[in-house]
Amino acid sequence: MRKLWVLVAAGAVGTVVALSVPSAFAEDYAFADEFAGTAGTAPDSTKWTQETGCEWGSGKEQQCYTDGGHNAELDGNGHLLINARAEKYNGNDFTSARLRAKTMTGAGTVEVRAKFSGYQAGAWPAIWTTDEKTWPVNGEIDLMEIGLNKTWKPKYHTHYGTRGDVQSKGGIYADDPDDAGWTGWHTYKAVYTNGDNGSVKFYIDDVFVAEEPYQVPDDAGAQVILNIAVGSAAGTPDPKLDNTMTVDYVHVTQR
Ligand SMILES: [Ca+2]
Repeated sequence: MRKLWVLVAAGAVGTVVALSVPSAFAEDYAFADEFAGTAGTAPDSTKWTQETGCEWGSGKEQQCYTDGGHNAELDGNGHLLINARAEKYNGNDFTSARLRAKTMTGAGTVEVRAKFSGYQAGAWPAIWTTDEKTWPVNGEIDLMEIGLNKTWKPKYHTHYGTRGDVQSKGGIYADDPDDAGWTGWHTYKAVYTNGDNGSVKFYIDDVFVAEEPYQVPDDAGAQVILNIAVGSAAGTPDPKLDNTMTVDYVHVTQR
């Protein structure tokens, strides 16, 4: 409230001020996290479920997901850190974290600002949305996944359809000569509609990339997921794997 009062006062005296504020106030978001908090603490448990366990991707993935800040913590500077690392845990050789938003949202906009520590064989960071209980009927939007097929090129996808007939559309974000290693900050955004004519418009750093079909029920819901998987489609992991996804914010708006 104090900030608002200052803005009003500045306006009253006719002062032109350059405002450094988010593009919308927090209450406009259907779901959001700025990842403010004390260094070393776990992500906000009122917003995120930290999914755990060692059997993911039909057992082909090689990580155990942990909770409680073991592999996902705040850095104290407004960021979430998800770290996948080589570490013996319940019979597996790697640990990591997988955060699923507790809020189910409908069609709208999802924007995530994030960066990555760089390529390591077997690391598969992803920023995506889905409704896991109904997959793929209610769809999946991959705003960014990197490390697939042993390449460090970020990709975007939509998936929908049925388990017997999964539709997959998407592509690879254009090479960035200024950030060949894809280790810098980028915003990944999906603007989407549901329904028979539904589609997803993908943007990186607010630059339009592509529009892909997204044919899901009108009332299909989705939850944001942030994770780093290890192995499987990302290939044989580096035995010294230590890979980090840093997230500045997650902003979700609903139509
Ligand atoms: Ca932040």
